[in-house]
Amino acid sequence: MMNHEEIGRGDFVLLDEISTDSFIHNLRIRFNGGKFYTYIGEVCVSVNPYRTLNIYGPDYVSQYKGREIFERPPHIFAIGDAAYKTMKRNGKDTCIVISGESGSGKTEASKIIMRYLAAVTNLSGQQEIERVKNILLQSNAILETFGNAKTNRNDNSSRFGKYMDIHFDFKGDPIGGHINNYLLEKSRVIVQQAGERNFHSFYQLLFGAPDNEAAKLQLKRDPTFYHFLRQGGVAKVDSISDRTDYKNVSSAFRALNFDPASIETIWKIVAAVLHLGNAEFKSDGDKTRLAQSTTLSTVASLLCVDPNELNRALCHRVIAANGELMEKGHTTSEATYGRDAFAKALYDRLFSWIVERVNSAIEVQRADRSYNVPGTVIGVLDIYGFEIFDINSFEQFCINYCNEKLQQLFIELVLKQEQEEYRREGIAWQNIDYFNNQIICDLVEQQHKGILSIMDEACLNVGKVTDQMLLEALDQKLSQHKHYTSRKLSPLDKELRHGSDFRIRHYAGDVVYDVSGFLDKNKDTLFQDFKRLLYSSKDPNIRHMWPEGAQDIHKTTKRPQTAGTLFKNSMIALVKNLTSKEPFYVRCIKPNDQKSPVLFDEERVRHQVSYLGLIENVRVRRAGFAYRQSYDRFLRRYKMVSQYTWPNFRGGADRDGVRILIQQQNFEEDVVYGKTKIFVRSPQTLFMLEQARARLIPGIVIFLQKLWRGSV
Ligand code: AD9
Ligand code: MG
Repeated sequence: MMNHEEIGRGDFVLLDEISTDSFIHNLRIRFNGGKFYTYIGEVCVSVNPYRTLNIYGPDYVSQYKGREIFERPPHIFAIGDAAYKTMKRNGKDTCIVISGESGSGKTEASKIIMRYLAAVTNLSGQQEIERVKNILLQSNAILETFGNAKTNRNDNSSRFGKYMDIHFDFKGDPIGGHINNYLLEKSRVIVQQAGERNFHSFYQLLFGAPDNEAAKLQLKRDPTFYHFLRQGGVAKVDSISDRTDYKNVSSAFRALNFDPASIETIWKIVAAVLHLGNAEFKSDGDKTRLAQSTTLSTVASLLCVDPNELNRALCHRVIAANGELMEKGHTTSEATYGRDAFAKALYDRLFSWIVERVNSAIEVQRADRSYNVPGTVIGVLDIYGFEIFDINSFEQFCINYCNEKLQQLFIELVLKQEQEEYRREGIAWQNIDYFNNQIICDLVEQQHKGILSIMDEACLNVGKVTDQMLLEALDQKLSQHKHYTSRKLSPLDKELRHGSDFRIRHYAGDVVYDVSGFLDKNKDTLFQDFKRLLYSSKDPNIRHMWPEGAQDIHKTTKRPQTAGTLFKNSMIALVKNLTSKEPFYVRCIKPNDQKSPVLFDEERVRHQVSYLGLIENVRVRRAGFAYRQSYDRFLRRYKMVSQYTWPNFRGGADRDGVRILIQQQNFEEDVVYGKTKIFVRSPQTLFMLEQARARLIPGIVIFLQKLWRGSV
């Protein structure tokens, strides 16, 4: 039972009055009292404590293991347990969707859940399963090193989206996993806003690599020496020890069986990107050439390519026209552009390759499958949170669109379907209004009319359309849209400062995007010359990363899909996947922008509570029902608790049987009978039914055994 001693209400459904004020009040009392988790039914609201808590150890694990959600004080462990129990009980895949804005605690929550699942499984201590659990946990260190960075919102901000499936065998032990990664913010490799850093990997290498290693990679320990690390003006972060993290990632590499050659390739590419950033070009007559020859030889040796070929790829491009090959020299700005695209592509491919390697280390080992039944899965989704910076570009546009999609999923499953079901089942119901963000999803993704389509259309006219022309097309086509504002049409709007801005009214707030670079990032082209160059590398790993470099130069290639369309398709596939599983939600809230463990910034919290739709969630939940089940399944599960329904109900339809059973147990007050299902209000009722069932089952088993033996 819920412990009423605790501070505030552990479930918002139990509030005396439901309003934003009382919601915030409850959250504040709990935050001040050191309680960071609160439920809305089975949804867990989590406030970032910004300090280390002593509530994730084995003593806590044992309190939550195998319990029902409402039995213990709110904790994220209970959500992990519910997802696990539901998967085991029903033999059905489940997933845990973690959402909230940047810095609200999603990545930490996903790791806590993974550790919990590791702690409650493999009680027999099988070595192989212990190994699998260990590598699943260690994979986080690798992905964070290469995919996370310090931003102005979060010191350890995820710059990629991650969805991880954990596979379980029929006994419920983890036997492997698989990671899907979504769009890495690769522009960070070449440019960072003031106060931000590049990906952690660069600093870990500079500060953590042993001397001989650093010498081999020809690295100076000083980050300000490197153009790609200089722009944010920060190299060290108080909350991060790059040296220790280098050690951790090295041991994670070993745990995941990365061979020494692969680890060498990884750091060589990271170092090559740094050196490449320092390459400058100057014009020499009508030719462009590299200003420093040492950079060229260093990068060439790190990438195991011929320095002349590298030079050629940096300063020229080969074009096939009318069956003939022509070499065309770059201008210095084209060369710099090419260098940056090269650096971004190198790192991005490296990241995908690392994910691929992590996947091959954690995937279910088929040879070990001693059973025929395919296992079940718990999916854990941890994406980049909604973010607003001083300057927001294509990356923020994609990240925020991704958050819109997840909000839509939540609305669809928690708010909309729930209410529709009541209507379908003919249950008296006061409709609850909520803001449906489908309209913003459409603004972005709709065929022909959405921003992504307008952008793709502009990308078709290679070289002719500028970002400015894209903006004009957007302004023209979307000017009537309620969630789009153009500067041209609202010249007095102070927030829209530049001639290159447009604004989207997102579910979580207004974001002004600067259109500069949108087309380029959407097209995402890398000159073929670089692909061929990398395919010619003597390092087999690098060669493997760039298979398209093998393509015949004369062949015209099909236009590749744009970055925006690829991202949209991956989001649609993600939503489809999540919809196929039974979802559990963790809604993360950031208490303040100062990363303070004591500050509860009411305005900031209020805003998040509002856009996350939490009040509507409480309303739907409170008026609603914790549990529903079709009459036949309900009867099958609980028929043993009443002599009228055991062993079979013969007095009419299943619905009548259920009614008799419920009346006899005195639960009539707590249920409503729908057309095809029974709806139960409080989880306690269900809990008592389960208990009654559990008490009776041993007797039934003995009875059945006797029956089989023929002694009754
Ligand atoms: V982003 O969208 O990736 O930018 P997240 O993932 O939502 O963001 P993250 O989990 O990285 O945020 O949390 C930010 C920081 O808050 C962490 O680095 C911790 O310092 C702090 N945090 C978050 N959750 C906890 C927790 N349960 N216990 C202690 C926490 N500290
Ligand atoms: Mg994160």
